[in-house]
Amino acid sequence: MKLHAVSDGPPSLACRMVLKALNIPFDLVPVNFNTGEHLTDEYFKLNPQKEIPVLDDNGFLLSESIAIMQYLCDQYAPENPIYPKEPKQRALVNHRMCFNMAFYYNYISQYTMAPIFFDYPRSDMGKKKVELALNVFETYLKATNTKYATGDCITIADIALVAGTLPLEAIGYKFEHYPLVTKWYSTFKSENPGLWEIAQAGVDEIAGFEQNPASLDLSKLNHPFHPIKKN
Ligand SMILES: N[C@@H](CCC(=O)N[C@@H](CS)C(=O)NCC(=O)O)C(=O)O
Repeated sequence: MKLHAVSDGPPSLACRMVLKALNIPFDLVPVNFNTGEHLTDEYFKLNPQKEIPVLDDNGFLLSESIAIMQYLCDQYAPENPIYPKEPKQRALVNHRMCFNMAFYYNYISQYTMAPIFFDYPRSDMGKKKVELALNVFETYLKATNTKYATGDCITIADIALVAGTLPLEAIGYKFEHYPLVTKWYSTFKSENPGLWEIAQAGVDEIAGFEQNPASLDLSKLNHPFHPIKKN
């Protein structure tokens, strides 16, 4: 099995954490985002969306990190509570993963990642959206009143949400005023050091780019729609 992944991409990091949590051996195939490797005709054959990650399970190609994480659990660990089977529990896990991708990480990445890699400035409106995302997640944690996002055990929703949250840490964005999100994030770190190790490498790399965006070589990145940063 191969995972085509970008070393600092939260969706890639989430899939890697799930592979590790399930002890699935795989080959990590690094994709160089900064030189536009994902924009090549070769990569198009793996994923016409030209997005990273892509799982290649012996010729079975799958993109979209949520689908990848769900597939890994269903195929290789169907009894593992990391992706519960009971319909309502599973629905909550699925909900939080969709929430992360469509809302929470969507707003966080627009504010944190896009200005690092592309020419999108950080704006007050972007910050308001991050605060809204955090506020909604805080509300969900208050509603469930659980240690993890959907219960007292870790699930793939926590992994997705931790990957979605980590860019905030990388750019030094404080979110202590959301005590339940803060507690959940530190619980994940302390109780899952083997998974957090993967996430920490992503934090460090994003933090490096935040400090030193000039080190990027975007000149070759002929992106179809993102405004390219002129460093
Ligand atoms: N919904 C996709 C999103 C993946 C994604 O956005 N990946 C980023 C890298 S972190 C990417 O490939 N972006 C392509 C681009 O912006 O051109 C997933 O969950 O896998």
